[in-house]
Amino acid sequence: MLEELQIKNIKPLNYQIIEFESFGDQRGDLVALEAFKNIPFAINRVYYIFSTGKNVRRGLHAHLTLKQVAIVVRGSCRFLLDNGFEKQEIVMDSPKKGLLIEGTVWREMYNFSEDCVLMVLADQHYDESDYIRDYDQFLEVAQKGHRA
Ligand code: T46
Repeated sequence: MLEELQIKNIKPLNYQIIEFESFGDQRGDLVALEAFKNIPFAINRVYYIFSTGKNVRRGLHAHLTLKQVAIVVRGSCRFLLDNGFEKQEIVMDSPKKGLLIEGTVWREMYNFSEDCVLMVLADQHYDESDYIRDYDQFLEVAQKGHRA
């Protein structure tokens, strides 16, 4: 698959799972998130999503430049990531894991458990002009410059 992508000069799907060290003892667990240590950028914004219904689909957009790490601090949900060439489904169900998404990647979040709290760290302040909310426009941007 990778070979095939290289032949066509297509960038692989740009995401990474970061495993956080957990400082657990008899009192419980603690995970610390630090810029340029276990989070690979300066954190300029934190937001969290909760009380999301089971059949709800969120996201449905890509970003032009934003870098984010998504952490399900409670419960579980699924991410669909799509770079315009390949798609990947990722189950997020641990507060000890972060999903780093950067580059122009279409994302959708769904299958939220009732108790799901999805926290996201971002490298930039909120800026609607960084969003691509139209899938055809996303395909145009993502596939431009990556053809053989
Ligand atoms: C992403 C996924 C994982 C703000 O005013 N400030 C903010 O920082 C954010 C993130 C949102 N908003 C407003 C904009 C909308 O009126 O909150 C409302 C809901 O935002 P949106 O529909 O973009 O939420 P999601 O869950 O579809 O997407 C969010 C992030 O926007 C996005 O960057 O990657 O979570």
